[in-house]
Amino acid sequence: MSSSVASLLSSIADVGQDTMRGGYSRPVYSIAELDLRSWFIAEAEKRALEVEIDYNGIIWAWWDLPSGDRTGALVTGSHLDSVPGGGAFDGPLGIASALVAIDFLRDQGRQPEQALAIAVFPEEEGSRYGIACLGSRLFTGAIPKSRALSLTDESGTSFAEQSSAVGIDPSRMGPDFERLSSIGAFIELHVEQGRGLIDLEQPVAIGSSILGHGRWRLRFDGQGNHAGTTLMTGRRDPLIAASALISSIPSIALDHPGARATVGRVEPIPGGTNVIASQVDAWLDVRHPDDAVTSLVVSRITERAQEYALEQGCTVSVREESLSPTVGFDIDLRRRLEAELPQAPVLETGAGHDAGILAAYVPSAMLFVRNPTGISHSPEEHVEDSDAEAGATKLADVLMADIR
Ligand code: HGY
Ligand code: MN
Ligand code: MN
Repeated sequence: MSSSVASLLSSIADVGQDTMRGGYSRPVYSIAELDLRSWFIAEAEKRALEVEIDYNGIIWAWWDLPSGDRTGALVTGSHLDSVPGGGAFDGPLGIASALVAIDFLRDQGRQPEQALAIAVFPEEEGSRYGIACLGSRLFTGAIPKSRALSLTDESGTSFAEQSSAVGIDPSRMGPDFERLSSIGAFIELHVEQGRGLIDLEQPVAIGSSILGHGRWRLRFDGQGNHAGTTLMTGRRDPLIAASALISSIPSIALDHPGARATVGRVEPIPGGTNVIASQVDAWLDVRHPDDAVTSLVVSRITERAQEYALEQGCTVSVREESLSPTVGFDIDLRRRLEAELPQAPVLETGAGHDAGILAAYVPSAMLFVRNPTGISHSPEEHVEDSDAEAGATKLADVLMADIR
């Protein structure tokens, strides 16, 4: 069976298109993401891979040894869920490339020395339940099961309820140390979410580290009221405090070179055109190579939020929703990848990935594929067909190399 990454991705190009935002909206366990999960299972079964869905909802597609021994397995994979209005490649590129890499190896009549698996992790983006890499965090025990299960989406549906609605028993969820300990190495191929490869004129890079990153919810409380009957003096409008804070973020971040601080999501309550909001939630994403600087930037932003809230007669609370330290990938594994792919530059990434969670438990690495726009989490994210094929062949080479 021979396919191409481009043809596999075009077979899912209609799934989860977001006509309002552009791009794709494929929240975990939505109809769109469930369609993608079924697509993956069908493609894996076409390749006679042994498919299982574990009790955390992670899909595993195995190319087993004749002996059936899975000790020291080499696992590749990524995610199928997306951010709202996301691109076509963030997640699915890694999954499609893994399927094609297996096609390449079989076309060449090659048999891996150890079991190979493709893993699909749920809720990598954290777009529905608020915590990035929820599936891999559950799998490794990086998040307490009770916290994960109680997370709710905008409709108030908990992760536990939604998981059982798709046939995953929440009572069985939690760390899977037996499976984790059987993994020899994890390698995630992902679209580059930046310009590194464009400027270095290479199709594929090796990952060195993931920037520490976290998410905080800022909740501003004020006095809701009628837009027409309430004079401007004496208002306690939380949207004014929130917007002042948001406008101040760039200068706070710029005071700390290398810091990135973003508010991409603001939700006023009740959200009426002729209504002064009573409450405003704003979600803050802060990242920096040095975790101490990340927390310094967050405390500066918190202080400023309190000042603006006070000015407006409002209050503000800040709640940490997730925090991941800066992760350096396994240096021995990375060296072996560098030996296998001597042309490939080594790049850090500012984007979080399941590989960043697994890295604390198993030797992990990443491959990045050139994105000629350098833009991600946007419909403008792109990968040329030839670079996508280059990524899959290099993944195939890496999967066959003696890299454990
Ligand atoms: O937010 C991130 O960095 C990743 O895309 N989940
Ligand atoms: Mn991703
Ligand atoms: Mn992403």
